[in-house]
Amino acid sequence: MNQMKEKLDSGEVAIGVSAEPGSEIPFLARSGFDFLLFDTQHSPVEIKQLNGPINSMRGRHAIPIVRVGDNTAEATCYALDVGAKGIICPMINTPEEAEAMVQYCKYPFDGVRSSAGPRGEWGEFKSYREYMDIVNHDLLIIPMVETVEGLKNVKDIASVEGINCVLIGPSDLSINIDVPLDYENPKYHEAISGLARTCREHDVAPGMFFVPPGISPAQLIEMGFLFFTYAWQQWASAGIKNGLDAIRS
Ligand code: 3PY
Ligand code: MG
Repeated sequence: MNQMKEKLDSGEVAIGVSAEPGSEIPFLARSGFDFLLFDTQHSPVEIKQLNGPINSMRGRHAIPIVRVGDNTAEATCYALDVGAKGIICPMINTPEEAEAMVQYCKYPFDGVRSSAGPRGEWGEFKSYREYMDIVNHDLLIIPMVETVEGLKNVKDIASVEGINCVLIGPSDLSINIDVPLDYENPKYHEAISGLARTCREHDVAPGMFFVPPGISPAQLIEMGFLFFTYAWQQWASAGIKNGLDAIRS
């Protein structure tokens, strides 16, 4: 079962957080967030370090999603072996690259994923075939569109069988369309809202890796985005302050 996929399929918004080994993973996974995003592209974390952290999420609400460093069978296979229920791959620019990504993510005969045995959180199964079919169906396969070429091809990427989400890399996209980190630029708004519209027209969930400064979560939702990560630390600080103030007052 993949509760985040069910949410996205019914058009509800899923909100997650970035997490890394050493952060409060079991706490965050039962705090109401829909997913925890583990990055292995722009962080000093190797996929094999995610085994313990992802195991500690078992039985909790949030699902683990892993960003691999590149579009290879090896990286994808191990991220799935440790229990990822969603795979993010950076810099997917063409439908052919998206097709390769789907192949790496899915067991035969929908793809070429190698078997490491079922993991409990996908449920109980009558047969190995049933397990593979459910994982193939329920996995979130999330190519990142963050270049001009990717933007141009977004309709074809979203049309690839098996792709159920498309994720914008907010900073790379801004750089590549020549408005670097200028998230309030009308050109940027046009690019991201156009992508969201195209994805929704193709029943694919559009997402933002993070909520860019100067754009509110409400604006993203208004544009049609269905998932993004949000920084939780300021909420935690406010909660701790409230608790301490109540004791000290
Ligand atoms: C981007 O902003 O380009 C990302 O990929 C987020 O890390
Ligand atoms: Mg990027």
